[in-house]
Amino acid sequence: NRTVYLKDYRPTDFIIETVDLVFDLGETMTTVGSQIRMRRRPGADPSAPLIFDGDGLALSGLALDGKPLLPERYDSNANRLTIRDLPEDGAFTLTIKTRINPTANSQLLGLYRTNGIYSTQCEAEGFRRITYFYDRPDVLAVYTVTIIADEKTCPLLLSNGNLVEEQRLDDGRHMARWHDPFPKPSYLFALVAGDLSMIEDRFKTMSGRDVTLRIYVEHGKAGRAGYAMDSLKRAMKWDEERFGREYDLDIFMIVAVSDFNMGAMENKGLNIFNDRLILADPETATDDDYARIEAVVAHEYFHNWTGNRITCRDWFQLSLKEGLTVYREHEFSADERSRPVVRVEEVKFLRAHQFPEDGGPLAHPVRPTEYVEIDNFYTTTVYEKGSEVSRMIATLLGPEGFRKGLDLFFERHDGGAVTIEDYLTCFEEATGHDLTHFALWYHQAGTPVISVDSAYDEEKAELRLTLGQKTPATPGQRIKKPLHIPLRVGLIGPNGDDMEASAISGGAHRKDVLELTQDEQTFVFEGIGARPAISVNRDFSAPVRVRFDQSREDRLRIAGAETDLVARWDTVNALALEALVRAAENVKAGQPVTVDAGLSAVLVATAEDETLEPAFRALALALPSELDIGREIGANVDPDAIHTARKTVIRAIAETGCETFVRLATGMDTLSAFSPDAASAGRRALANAALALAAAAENTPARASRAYQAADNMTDMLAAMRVLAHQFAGSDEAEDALSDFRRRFAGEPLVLDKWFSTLATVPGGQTLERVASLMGDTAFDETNPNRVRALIGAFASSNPTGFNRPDGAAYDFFADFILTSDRRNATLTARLMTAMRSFEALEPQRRALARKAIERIAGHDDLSRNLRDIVDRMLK
Ligand code: DPP
Ligand code: ZN
Repeated sequence: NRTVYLKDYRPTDFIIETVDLVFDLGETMTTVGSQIRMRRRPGADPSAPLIFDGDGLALSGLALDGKPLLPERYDSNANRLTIRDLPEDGAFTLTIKTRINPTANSQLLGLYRTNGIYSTQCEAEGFRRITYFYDRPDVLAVYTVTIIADEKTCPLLLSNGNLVEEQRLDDGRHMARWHDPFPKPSYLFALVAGDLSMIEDRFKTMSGRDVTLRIYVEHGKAGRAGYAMDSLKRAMKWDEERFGREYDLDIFMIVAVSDFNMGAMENKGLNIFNDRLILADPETATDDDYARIEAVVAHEYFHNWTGNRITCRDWFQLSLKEGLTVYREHEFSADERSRPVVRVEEVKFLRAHQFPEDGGPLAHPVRPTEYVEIDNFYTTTVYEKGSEVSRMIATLLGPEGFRKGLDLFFERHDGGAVTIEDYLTCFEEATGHDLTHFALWYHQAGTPVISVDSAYDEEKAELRLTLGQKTPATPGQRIKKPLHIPLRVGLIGPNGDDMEASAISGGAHRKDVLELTQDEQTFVFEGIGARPAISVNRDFSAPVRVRFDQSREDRLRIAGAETDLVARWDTVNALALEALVRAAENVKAGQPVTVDAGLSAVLVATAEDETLEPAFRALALALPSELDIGREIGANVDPDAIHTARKTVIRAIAETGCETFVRLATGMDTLSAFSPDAASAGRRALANAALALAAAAENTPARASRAYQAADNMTDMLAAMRVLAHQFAGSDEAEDALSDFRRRFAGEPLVLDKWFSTLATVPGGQTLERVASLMGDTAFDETNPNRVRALIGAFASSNPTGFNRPDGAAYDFFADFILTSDRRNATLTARLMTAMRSFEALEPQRRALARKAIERIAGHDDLSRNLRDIVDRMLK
């Protein structure tokens, strides 16, 4: 197995100037001609051969400056092309011909054809499955692409850049030629051909240029592309206003395809999307779907500057584009929607996905130093923790400082392939801040734990806050250093107002942001006239865990009065989480579960508080999930005890607040016509959170059943169906709703994914049999990544009691699926496998069974490199 190391980076011996590609598309035989103008890099060894990457290729022609190359001058195999004795002056044109089979390409990497559509996915290393090339991000070239195909089945021929020529050929074929004037790396190459329908719009950029916007979707789906188009226009405008970034081509295209490994891909001028992140209408998409579509359309568009105009020197720098682009996406969502609600959702996501990654066998730094398979590094650490790191830079430098640094980055590195160091240097030079210590966030893995201790001296009117930090060991990084952590802290006075210190000493700080740089530091706040309740990590200013043994009285003050809504939610959530963990311990010990009245009171009061927006109240009411509770417990986890405990606690809270929840649950009847805006979505979220609780209190499926029948949009319909399926599994009402849903959306694969997921996440051991039989449903298709994620992925990652059946049968089922799926689609399978990464946290019996299943997978010697890398690291 090859390991790639950051320290081995060196530039190529040759520079590619232009690439001319000719695709003659055939379903099982496509020929690719590649004409590459190259020259030797100044200073490179004149005797060095040219070594191109390939992956499963067959070479069918090779010429140098127009003359066929003699066999003694080159070697080729499926994965490499080596050419020796290159012209002395170092300048030459290479012509390479390969033949590929797009229909047989089940990996969905490179050029593939499904549902009659040819499309490509080249990031990270898919281009080498099309032709031999320097398939690495630091080789930027200008591409011209000619596509030839049957006109009837492929009326549409798309590639990056601008359309420069179209022509009808003999025997029913036609050609289109595209030219992209912006030099780009091969991972941003894209081609689409087929028969699709389209919606079109226009955007006038800030300098007055007209841009044509097109979104291509399957026939019959054009009516569902409007929200994506609207999101795109808002994103283009926002990037001009917020960051001064303007679009640079005359046309911007998005194509939605139904078979896609990732969410979406930012190919220059021709984004390719998983159709679930484009298609939406009220009958088929939930509010969450709308929010995801808006965010991802914006994300891929923002890549045009952070990723495409400025790209990565090598794949170790992946977070340079992904972390920064996620941060830009998050800021966009915050501006378009409710900032605190969006922030709370980010925190929930980080804790649910990135913290466990960072605390488990797959932990790695935001900028790794080695990898076996780069596809396995498109992780929440590179993306979301990477985003948090950029957010912390903005917190430390302030919004103006951040903007200045980013402006310098755009100006200095436009057209370049650069590193994280280049990025940080721009902020240092633009603002005079020293980020040497801060940079450790990129290199050190693990989630820091912050300990907080406070002492208040009434006589001196002084508060002493002692902050400690400790990062647990991670694979390959035993010893950790203290990080530079910006912690936003609020002092809340007895009347609920913020208290201002007359002076703060003990370390650097920027307004209310304390800069923690050592293992332990004591900050002293002067002029504090009364003992405050201390709110730590307001706005989640740093991606850390906080351990603070605070009085209950202080926590209730924060839960009821904190003006920073992120910290307020966090405190409400922490109170609930604590109660749930305690309840799980009680269940495990065979003791009764009690719920203290204080918690129920806080939740009911929050639900009723009309000064808070509905979306926020809904977040507070969505009590921590079974997975959240398991993660908090962390070791010796018993999913069945957690399930019982959670059910009991929810029931008790629901009964206490029954009247409130019933009132809020029925409030939605008065809503007028559906609108996907954030405020309307928030009202639906509150009503549906209340519905789940009201149903728990009443302990009958009647209310949810009525809600299901009355629903006139997918958000409400799915919410009601989930209450029925999960809280009243096996009831006639649940089965009726589930079969109605299956029937009603028989022709809508994306909607049926919601049905598969709902069924896959029904708690309890019997779900395994249901999942196994659903694999035989005519709507299930194991070659489609969305279907696989909806059924198998949801079962393995979001059904703790079902997947962790005490007899280990679900682990075996999963292992069998993984082994079959790996041969078909390695990227997807390796990602699916990470569902088991926290198996060491289970109680001993399940842990042993889980390990056995993973070991059985690892025992096969023909695993893909992707899966091998994941299971080996999990078992280390
Ligand atoms: N398409 C993926 C993303 O945008 C990888 N670049 O994050
Ligand atoms: Zn991205």
